Order: sequence, then C-alpha cells, then structure tokens
Amino acid sequence: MSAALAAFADKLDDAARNATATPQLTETYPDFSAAEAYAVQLMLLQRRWARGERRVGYKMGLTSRAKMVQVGVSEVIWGRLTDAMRQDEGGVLKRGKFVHPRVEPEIAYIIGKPLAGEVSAAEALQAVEAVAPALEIIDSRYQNFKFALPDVIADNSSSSGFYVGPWAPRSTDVSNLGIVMEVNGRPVQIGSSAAILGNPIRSLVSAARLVGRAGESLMPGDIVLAGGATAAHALTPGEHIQTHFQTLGRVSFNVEA
Ligand code: OOG
Ligand code: MG
Repeated sequence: MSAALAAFADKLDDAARNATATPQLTETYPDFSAAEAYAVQLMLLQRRWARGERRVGYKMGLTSRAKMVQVGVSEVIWGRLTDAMRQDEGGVLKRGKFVHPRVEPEIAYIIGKPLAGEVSAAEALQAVEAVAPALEIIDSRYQNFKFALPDVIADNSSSSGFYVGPWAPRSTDVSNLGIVMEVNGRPVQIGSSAAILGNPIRSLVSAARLVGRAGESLMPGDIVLAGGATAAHALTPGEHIQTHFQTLGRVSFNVEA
C-alpha cells in the first residue's frame, strides 16, 4: 500500500512541476481514505523538502461556506506551506507555471509561541505574534479543478502560492473586516473575514487541533493562512489583482502569461 501511496505523491509532484493536470486519484482508487491522503501529502512535501524547500507554516482550507460551495467539499482541511510558495507582494505571477490558478482573500497569522492540540480561541490568540491581510494562490493539480475530499488533501489542499501584506499587532480585531477583491479595478468578490468560521481565530484553533493530531505543532515564525473568505477567482494574464482589507490594508499582484 505504501508503494501505491508513494506513486500518488510522485504523480502529484510531477503534475505540479510540469503544470499539467492529472486525473483524480479516487477515480482509480475509490476507497482512498482521508488518513491515507494526509500520508500522501506528507510524502509530497518530503519530495519538496529534499529539493531544498523549507517549511514555513500551514494553510487551512474550506473554512468558509463560499469555498465549500465552490468546490463541493464541506470539511475543513489543511496543507503545508514552503518558502518557494511565497510570492512578492506587488510583483508578477507567471500564469504558465500553474495548471489553472485561482486567487482568494485570506487572513494570515504569524505564530509567536508553540501551539498544538485542543486550545481555546483565547489561547490561540495568545500564541499569535501578528496578523496580516493575505492572498492565496490555489491550483488544483486535478483535471477541471475537480476533486473529492481525499484527492484535495493529497494534493496539499491545492496550495501553490501566497502573498502576505503588512503585519498588524495581535490585538487588531480581525473578526469582521470588510474585504473587496478587485480585478483591473472592478470588484469581483466582496465579503468579510467573519465568513471564516465566524471568526478567523477559529481557523487557528482548528489548525492547532488538526496539525497536533498529525504529531506536529504550530511553531514560532510559522505562517498560518486561515482559509478563503470568499469564492476564488480564476486568473488570466493581464489581470491586476488588488484586494482591500478593512483596517489591515491592501495586497496586490499582476498576472502575466
Ligand atoms: C481547496 C483548498 C481550499 C481555502 O482557502 O478554502 C482553500 C480548493 O479550493 O482547491 O485553500
Ligand atoms: Mg485558501
């Protein structure tokens, strides 16, 4: 079995590196479990770490209704971030390096004290060093951006890039901030950070629990993306993406072929 799971990790790794879609794993293996899928995700990341990428934190996924509805999966999932996924705020994103990238507005936390297991929202907040507006680039490695729960987990929860805007103090209230995502000056998504589990801090509580269950901890310096607050927007060359976050500021980038 573990050889089969390793082959899945290779398939997903190749799909990401060649920017070519691959069939869903559940098509050939309908009994693929979420636990096996997290094992594949870890093997996939081990391949990236072996190439010199460094772990920089975690991403939470499907923490808002808009996101669950868009992809047809309604369970909170998580993935791992590496330094190679970080993009320069205000810079250029090369569309050609991805299969079918989308962007979504998120809230990012940076961790100040180790956090894992069952924690309260107050305890989670105590472990936060700072908070920032963020954008995530998701890029499912599956054909037509279609997947079942184990597929997306194995694919590192579609994680492929992220932008972080200016850091604000932990004390900043991010429970219900207005968010407007614009493409070439035209609003395409409007929402609130409250769409993230009612308050993005709850996503950090879930991260501590789920990452802890996998035997890992949120560590000082780790970035945690709380999950998309709105549905994601599919990217096309020529687009200027600018997202305004009430209180926190703006995050932007340009898409090129
Ligand atoms: C799955 C990843 C979900 C989020 O923020 O909800 C996610 C996907 O939509 O492809 O990153
Ligand atoms: Mg996301």
